Amino acid sequence: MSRQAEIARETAETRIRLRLNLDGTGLADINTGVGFLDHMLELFAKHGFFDLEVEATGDLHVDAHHTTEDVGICLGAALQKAVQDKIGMQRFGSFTVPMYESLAKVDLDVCGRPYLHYETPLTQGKVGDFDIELAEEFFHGFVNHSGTTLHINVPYGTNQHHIIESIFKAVAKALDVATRLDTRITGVLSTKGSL
Ligand SMILES: [Mn+2]
Repeated sequence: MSRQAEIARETAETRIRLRLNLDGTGLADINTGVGFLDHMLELFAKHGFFDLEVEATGDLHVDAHHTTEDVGICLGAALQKAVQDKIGMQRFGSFTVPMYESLAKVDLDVCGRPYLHYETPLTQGKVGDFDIELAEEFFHGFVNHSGTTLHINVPYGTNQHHIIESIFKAVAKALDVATRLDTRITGVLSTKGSL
């Protein structure tokens, strides 16, 4: 069983092709046109042991909003497709990642119910060309299209680059745990019998 998915999505604002392999080794080939987003997706692949390819062409003459949100949508859609029927899957994952002065705590459930709790000290500003509020937009797109309940909490941190990077690493690590298969699980891990 190969747990991978390819998504092609085209709108008037963006054109995206994304491939995700949940059982990868951390290989990334990312080109979104947004440098900081590429950096986040590369480390997401590396720390989650996912293979990830993203080719995005977006309306960057406006800003990075549509491209960032739509890449989040495509990553979510790819996850939903790649987990298939979720048989044997651990489903929950939690990870805390420190990055120098910043700490990101992530708790997630790949359960089919989209929900995002996003609580960070981030306010407004930019990292490179990336408006920091776009990180939240990315994860909104991701949860809505993957059916993930995702709680992101950053209790403290001051450097914006560190805060966002620690979030992406923690999501990757938690998702790696959640998508692992456990041979003790028969069927899906739910008393309802489906996820
Ligand atoms: Mn960095």
